[in-house]
Amino acid sequence: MVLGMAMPSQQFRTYTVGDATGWIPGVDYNAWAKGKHFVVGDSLVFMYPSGHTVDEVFENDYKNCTEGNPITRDDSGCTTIPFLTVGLRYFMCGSMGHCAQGMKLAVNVTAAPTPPALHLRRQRQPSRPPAPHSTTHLI
Ligand SMILES: [Cu+2]
Repeated sequence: MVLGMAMPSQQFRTYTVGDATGWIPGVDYNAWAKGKHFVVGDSLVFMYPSGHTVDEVFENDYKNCTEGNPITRDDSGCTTIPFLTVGLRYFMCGSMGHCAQGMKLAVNVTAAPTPPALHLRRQRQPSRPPAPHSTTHLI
């Protein structure tokens, strides 16, 4: 029974990009992402051999596969990207030519769904709910 729980725990997911294939040329990562629903609290994990990077890039650089202008870069072989805010995120490999060979991924991060129990409570009690206590994390 979950009824009556004050704060049902949110199940966050960690997605390994490309699953067992990892982050390598020749894969359609946007096909991999299709149908997945990324929310704040989820994480992406990129696994890759040496010679590749995970660059978070601006939209235009993503679209044009422009190398050398990353917002962040990692080449450790295992890069975790936690989703802390909603919005579109763009990733590509910074090694020459690899973006054009498929090493690019765009994801849309949405807000974590409100637990159903809260909806029910708000419908039954139209009085103003207490202010959320986590507003200080807004960037
Ligand atoms: Cu690469």
